[in-house]
Amino acid sequence: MQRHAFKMKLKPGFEEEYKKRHDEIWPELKQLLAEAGIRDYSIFLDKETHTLFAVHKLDEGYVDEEISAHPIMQKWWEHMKDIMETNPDHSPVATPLKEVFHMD
Ligand code: RM4
Repeated sequence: MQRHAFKMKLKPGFEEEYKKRHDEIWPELKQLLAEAGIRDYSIFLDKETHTLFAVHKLDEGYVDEEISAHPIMQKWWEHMKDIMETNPDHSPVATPLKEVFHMD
């Protein structure tokens, strides 16, 4: 298991909509993420900068490319692209963050 954090960016004015869409996250997407080996996944919003801070744990054997290419993931990114900064393939612009401290 490894812990992994990254940041994404929300478009201004979509704080409530972003929360709503995640409150109503598709069961099939949750299942896909869990089966891919993502655990303990949280996303926090910095309201001042619209930065989304995401942190999760990844099981051994997690393969990022597999989940990125999955049709359910692709459909979710398409669904979210109007409210997030995205790449040309509709995936969110995501910047990995370096862990500099941890305490259990
Ligand atoms: C985010 C973004 C991420 C996804 C989560 C569930 O807004 O689309 O890629 O992992 O939703």
